[in-house]
Amino acid sequence: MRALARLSGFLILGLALCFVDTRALLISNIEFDLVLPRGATESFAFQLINNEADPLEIQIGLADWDRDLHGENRFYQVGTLPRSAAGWLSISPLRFDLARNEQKEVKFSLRVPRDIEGTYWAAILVEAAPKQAQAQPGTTVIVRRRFAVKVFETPPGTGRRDGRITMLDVRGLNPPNLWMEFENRGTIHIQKVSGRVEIRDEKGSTVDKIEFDSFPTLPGAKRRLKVTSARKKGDLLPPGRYVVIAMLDYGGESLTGGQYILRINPLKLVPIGEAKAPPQDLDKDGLYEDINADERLSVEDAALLGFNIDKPAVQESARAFDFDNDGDADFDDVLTLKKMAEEQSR
Ligand SMILES: [Ca+2]
Ligand SMILES: [Ca+2]
Ligand SMILES: [Ca+2]
Repeated sequence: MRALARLSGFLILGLALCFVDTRALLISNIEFDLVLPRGATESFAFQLINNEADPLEIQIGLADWDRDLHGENRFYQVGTLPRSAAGWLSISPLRFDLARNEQKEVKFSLRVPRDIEGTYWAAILVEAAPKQAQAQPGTTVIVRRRFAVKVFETPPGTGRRDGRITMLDVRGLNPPNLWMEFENRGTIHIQKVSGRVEIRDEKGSTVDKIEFDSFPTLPGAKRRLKVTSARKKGDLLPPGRYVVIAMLDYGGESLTGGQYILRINPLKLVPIGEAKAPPQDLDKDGLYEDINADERLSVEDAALLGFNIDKPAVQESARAFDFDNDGDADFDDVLTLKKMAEEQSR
């Protein structure tokens, strides 16, 4: 009986997923990376297809946009950003209905001024709401969804490509992870910043290569990303001195690099608080969860760590107690250890 219930639950979930998947407003092109000469005017178009069950009301607008430090889009009123291209765009139509399975074209033209250098950009906003058949009595909640079609314009032969790594900071060690920050110091949108991070030992041998996905960066913008080694938890770098080297290719004449000197000291574990023996690593993963050394993990270990979190016995061996792997031993690690103990006792 139980197996049957589980199976039907799975089937319902499967159907629900399919249903969501097939209902969509499709946009033929969500990015225009244009290279029109200065002074040019040209027209472009994209298609909207209503693949949803109900008719939609479509409104087209314009906005400025950029990305925050972590790469998320942010939208602003037209003319907010110094490199806004919104004022050069004219769009038609601005408002229309889209019946089920209907396709319509949105045209826009871009008029490029004669005196610009580098990339200017804007977003064409497509807002979709269910078409209201007639006014309903009482309050009606309309779910309005917004999509952005990004438009970039870079006149050929103009602008500067320049980029720097502005921060490289190793945090946790198990597995190694670090924060890296890249700044686009040029005037051209960099669509793809790619590269890798290497950890080298004192002899210069590479002991770890960390890969990460490439990312775009707008002129003048910074992008921060967390990069984590593929090493398994517990596969520790032995104590010693290392250099962490980051190299990024932003399409310039040379790469930009950054480095961080990493020193891993041997652990000198001593009893914590009233414990009779130094903390123990019960599962040999490099983290010492048995704080009170009674050969088992329990919430008392988290409590004892919490009472002693600022003491030298903990802070001088912080990496042994960095349960959340962010490069320190603090109250978040106490909470992480408490959760580990609770999960294990279930
Ligand atoms: Ca452990
Ligand atoms: Ca214990
Ligand atoms: Ca921590």
